[in-house]
Amino acid sequence: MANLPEKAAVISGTGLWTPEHVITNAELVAAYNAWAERYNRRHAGDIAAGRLDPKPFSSESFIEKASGIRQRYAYVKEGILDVDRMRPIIPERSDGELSDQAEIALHAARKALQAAGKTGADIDAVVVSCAYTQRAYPAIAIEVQQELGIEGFAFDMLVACSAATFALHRGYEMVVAGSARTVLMINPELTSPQVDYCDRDIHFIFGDVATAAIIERADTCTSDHAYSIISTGAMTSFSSNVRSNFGYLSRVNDVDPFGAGKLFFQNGRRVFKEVCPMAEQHIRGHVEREGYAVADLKRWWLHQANINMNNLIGSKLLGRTPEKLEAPIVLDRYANTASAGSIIAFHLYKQDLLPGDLGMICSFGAGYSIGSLLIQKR
Ligand code: CO8
Repeated sequence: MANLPEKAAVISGTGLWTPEHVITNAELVAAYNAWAERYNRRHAGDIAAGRLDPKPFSSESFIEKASGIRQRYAYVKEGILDVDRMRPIIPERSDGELSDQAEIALHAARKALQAAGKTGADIDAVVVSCAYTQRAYPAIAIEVQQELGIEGFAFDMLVACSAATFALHRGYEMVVAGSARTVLMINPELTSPQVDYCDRDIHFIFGDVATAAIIERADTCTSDHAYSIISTGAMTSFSSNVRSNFGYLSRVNDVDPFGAGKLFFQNGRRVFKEVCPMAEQHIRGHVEREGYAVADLKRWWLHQANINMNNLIGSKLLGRTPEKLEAPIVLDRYANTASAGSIIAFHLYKQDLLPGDLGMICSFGAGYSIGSLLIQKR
């Protein structure tokens, strides 16, 4: 990909909104196991006759060892641990009320604006980018734009795990092309509504969060913690190994929109095996294309899907296991937050870098999609 003028655009502020409700592995496993036990009891006859498979039990030790996740945050906890429901209770809001995603997007957006020393009056483009939006239109981004009194334009985009990095790319390109001077990019990752809490292989993976970032021209930046964007990198390769089939065609397909296969599902093993080498190659290619060596980078803000994945990619890149601060992990607290993971890591672990230090934000996952930004502390 051709480079745009070097260091013309910066990330000048980030924001993180963390829901107040925590669900620990112990709580989640207890609820799932109680649900599975009841299912097996109720279907004992069919299970004994071989017509149904029993539901297997989940375990805290498996979850932590296989994924690195210890807990996750939930926008709404009520309902998730209730064996009669196994999904959050999020009442529908009227058209006159703020949508759920705009609400959490605003929490993160206001923090990013403050960090960058900007107000709504400074912003001329808003991009809301995440794994799902709660409606097709009007865009959540336009709702956020209105709430913040922003002039200009706003739009939503969906790129699953790479929604945040791909949106940062768009912000960078807009700033460099001159179609916007300052861009607000937000990732309201409300994952819990699409998690099947009755699936032992899936129930522990995701958490809710919202992240935001400001991308602006270098010459308008007043932030003490700004990062020049040196270049961006992106690749996609179609795979059904991570998939969500929930969609607006269900009505005419004459299928249950909430039926089998309509929630998040994946072949986690295959994703792990296929995505790790792709991510390693992509990252190495991006860094070397810019004339740097992997060892020149001080920090790796990687996608947060699985700790073993990050350790493997980190070791392949560096020839050793990355130090804790070199490739920070936030999975233990936040779980997989779809596109927001690398932005949470960036938000929490960037303050100590010195001017000139290089780092990379990189996402990888569903699509498959990989997005990266090579950045440098100003
Ligand atoms: N408790 C106990 N045992 C379990 C559990 C559990 N909860 N879950 C699975 N097991 C069992 C399995 O059934 C299997 O048993 P057996 O050996 O008898 O078959 C055994 O444990 C080992 O299972 P796996 O081989 O599947 O275990 P892994 O070590 O591979 O770990 C992971 C499973 C954690 C899923 C791992 O494969 C992984 O993380 N892979 C990468 C996944 C990934 O990156 N996915 C991309 C995610 S997509 C994304 O980030 C954004 C998408 C959009 C957001 C969607 C929001 C809803």
